[in-house]
Amino acid sequence: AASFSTSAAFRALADEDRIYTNLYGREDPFLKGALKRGDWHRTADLIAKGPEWLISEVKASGIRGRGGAGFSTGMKWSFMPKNYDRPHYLVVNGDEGEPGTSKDREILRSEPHKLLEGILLAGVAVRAQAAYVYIRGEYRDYRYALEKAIHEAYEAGLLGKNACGTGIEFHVHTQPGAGAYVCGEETALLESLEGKQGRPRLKPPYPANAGLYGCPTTINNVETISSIPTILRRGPQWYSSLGRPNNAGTKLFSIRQGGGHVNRPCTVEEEMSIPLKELVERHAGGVRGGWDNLLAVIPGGSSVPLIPKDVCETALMDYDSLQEAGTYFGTGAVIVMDRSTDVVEAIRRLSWFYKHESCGQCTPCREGSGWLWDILTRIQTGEADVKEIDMAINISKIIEGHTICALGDAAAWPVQGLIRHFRPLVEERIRERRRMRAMNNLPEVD
Ligand code: L3W
Ligand code: SF4
Repeated sequence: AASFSTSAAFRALADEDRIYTNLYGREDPFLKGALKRGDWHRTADLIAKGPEWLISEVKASGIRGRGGAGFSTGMKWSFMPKNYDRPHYLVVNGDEGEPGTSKDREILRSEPHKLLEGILLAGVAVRAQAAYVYIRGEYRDYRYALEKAIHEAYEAGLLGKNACGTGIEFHVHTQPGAGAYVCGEETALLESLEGKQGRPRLKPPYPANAGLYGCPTTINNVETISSIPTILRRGPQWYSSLGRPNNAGTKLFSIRQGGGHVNRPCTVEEEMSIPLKELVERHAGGVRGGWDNLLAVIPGGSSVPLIPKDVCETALMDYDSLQEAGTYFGTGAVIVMDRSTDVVEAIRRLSWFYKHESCGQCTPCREGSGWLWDILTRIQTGEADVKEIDMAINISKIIEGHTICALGDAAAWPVQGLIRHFRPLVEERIRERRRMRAMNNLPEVD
């Protein structure tokens, strides 16, 4: 695979390498259109090759979980027990609550049969008898689209008692969420599916050993599962030839707000490792006011540290490059902030989100996320002292890595990114707002 170090070396994803040919819903999303696009083509032949073959092909493709953590999908499947002493389940995570992220919904509404075929193949690979698709509550219309596709698949004998004529009985159910961001965390999602309050469980045990109703469960993101049929049909070598080693394949990138600071917000499929600048300029019409008007980008949904313009110049959109840049690939959702952005206010609002969504069971997350929000608010109202910047860093370090789920890290990282890259601006903001407060005769605060 190519190693791209500059935009010039990067070629755009060729149409014949696109998995999601109906991403924009220009064609019929349902069965007639899906069959024309090649979905459900000889699925029975793939199933006949058996779970071990399915798992080894997916492992060889190099696909990593598209929900945010980037864990090897084939490896995850291989953790499932090989015997049948308890029911096995497949759970598909369509909770898509990560701010800036809007990719799974495009699949649900425009390519629902890719997801369903992927579910059947993944279900056979992990020896599951049923799958649950958990979809965020606000995605009602997208859930209806999937439910219509499920109905069609049952009618056509693709799912159900004799799925695709293989003699395998396989069922698919949907479950709407009810608005909690933390239910996108896999074990909170399981709790919610079981009808309980959505609170993350301690891991281990991992869901592969004790998941839904205590039974072996594989949980994958909508995009991960929907990519599986094409990978199996075209072969792992095709998939791994796209992107870079360890960062294989194609990816749906959402290039959206931060206030709409690109000219054409969109969700697009591109090759992994596309330079960030190329992605924004080629597909989103560039930064509002031109590239030089860029302030910073949060490259992986809101839960990762931002990177300033100079880092954006060379960053590639993949796991390794963004980690080298001091951030994470996350969901591949790019939040572009131009120079009109009050970056302190932007991160303050994000910190409110994490404080609000914390489930409250770990002290560092419950208390720390509130303190971070409090400090950022004090900065904006002229009540903070410059020494509170170090206090915020210390609090973020106490949260990071010390909580049950990744929501704690997600509360800590955006604040760390702000201070790492914009410390002089934050210091100046504190001084300026204190002066304003004094001018308005508001009381001094210690
Ligand atoms: C068995 C082991 N299984 C790991 C499994 C584990 C899970 C997967 C990844 O966080 C990230 C987070 C957010 N035996 C295993 C094992 N597994 N070791 O592998 O696990 P993990 O713990 O690395 O991550 P996670 O808890 O799944 C998810 C980031 O995503 N994020 C947010 C995403 C939001 C959305 C959305 O709205 N759609 O996806 C954005 O960056 O920060 O790092 O399945 O069980 N030894
Ligand atoms: Fe709940 Fe936060 Fe702990 Fe996650 S880190 S389990 S959201 S308190």
